[in-house]
Amino acid sequence: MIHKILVANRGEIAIRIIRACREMGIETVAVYSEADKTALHAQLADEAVCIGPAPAKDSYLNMEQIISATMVTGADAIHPGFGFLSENSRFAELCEACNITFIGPDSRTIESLGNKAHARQTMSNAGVPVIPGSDEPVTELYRGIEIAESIGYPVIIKAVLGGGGKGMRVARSKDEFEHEFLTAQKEASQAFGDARMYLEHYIENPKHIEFQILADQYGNVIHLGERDCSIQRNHQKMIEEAPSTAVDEELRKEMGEVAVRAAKAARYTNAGTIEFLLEADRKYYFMEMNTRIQVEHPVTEWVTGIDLIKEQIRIADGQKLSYTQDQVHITGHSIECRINAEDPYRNFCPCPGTIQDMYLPGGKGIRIDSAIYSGYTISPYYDSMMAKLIVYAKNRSEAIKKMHSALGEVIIEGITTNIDFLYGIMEREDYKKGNITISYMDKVLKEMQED
Ligand code: MV4
Repeated sequence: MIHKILVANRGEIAIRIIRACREMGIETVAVYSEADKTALHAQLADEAVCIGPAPAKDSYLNMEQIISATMVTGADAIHPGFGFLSENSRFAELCEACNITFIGPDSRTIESLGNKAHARQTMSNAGVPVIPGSDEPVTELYRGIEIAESIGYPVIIKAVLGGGGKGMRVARSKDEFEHEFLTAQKEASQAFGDARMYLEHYIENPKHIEFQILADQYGNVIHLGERDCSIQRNHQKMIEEAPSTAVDEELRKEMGEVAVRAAKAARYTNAGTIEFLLEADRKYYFMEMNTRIQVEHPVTEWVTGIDLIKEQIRIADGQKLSYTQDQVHITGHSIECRINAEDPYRNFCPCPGTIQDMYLPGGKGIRIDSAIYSGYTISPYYDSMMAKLIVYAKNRSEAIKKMHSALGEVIIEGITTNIDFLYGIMEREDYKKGNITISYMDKVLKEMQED
């Protein structure tokens, strides 16, 4: 039985996890860096342990310190949140070796899905549609050229240990291939210490659709529908929603079954996300599987009524899923905006600083997950996301109006934020119509430059 959880993260997700634990009667331990002495997550937990200096590599990524803090406080489980150590198979393995319950899939599953070329192979074998591409990792340029020819241009070159866009390049012709391949390889070696690449045909202007799944330790797997995460910039998502305007009941059933099949093929447990690219003609392809809770999980929570963090904890504690597929119903519409300390008019560069004063909206259908307070100083050491504003209404157009109204109420003084930029998106006709693909933000920014 899990009695005490150490939350190996910071910011809003640490608080989100602490809240779920408190409601479940589970004690909490926060960890914090020297830069986070005044951070809210450290104050809200039952106990807090300082784990090292400000740089993440010395604190939130410091496995030994986090394991020690778990032992010293007598916690029996670790929730890794997202980012940091959440998809690190060596950390999950270390937890397993120390008899600490890692709240997520087992280390071997994390490792196997972390190898994106291997994941592609697993899914393909299970009958999950994958994008035409290489069957084996590629390290030699000449092999890359041969395979690219056989796939057909444009091709996308991806790092085997990549994901989320790092070490990824598009080659539109044989002329471009050499340069793009070598550049992608160099980035991959630097970022992951591994120069193995894989190739896929490049899909132009798809939507990014991801399915949330839950899997217990007894082979039960359900899906909770999709999220549309097409609105992003430099692989940083900005606005997410559920359900997607491009997915009807029939497609949801089909893709949901495929997502469940994908999770079963990976022998997956806990909460996970299957990422797909979806084309205008309804063709869809597996891209990768994320083995963590995601930033945008609240939109799924709101349209299903299921608390994903509590389910993660129950699953890790050896309980059966609380829901069968028949008990999952998608109702209404939810949108999330990520509020960042950044300047959209200066290439979205981070703007850390002190919040002099603030006011956050509330009311029916408004949820704010944040770790900020008046007087709080946002550190330059970590991610610039300060808060998530999530709305729920009975349909998409009502949800957009609610988001517009709520963004209009937000006051954050002392630092530059992207709030006005998000507010502007809610007013756009193309956004309201929902005809949005992964290149939408490029289009918006280009139009803004022209004005
Ligand atoms: C692709 C693709 C088009 N074709 N693969 C981006 C991150 C990583 N998960 C894979 N990504 C892509 N893979 C093929 N074969 C386009 C992207 C992509 C993308 C995907 C989802 C959301 C935003 C994106 C932005 C640029 C590229």
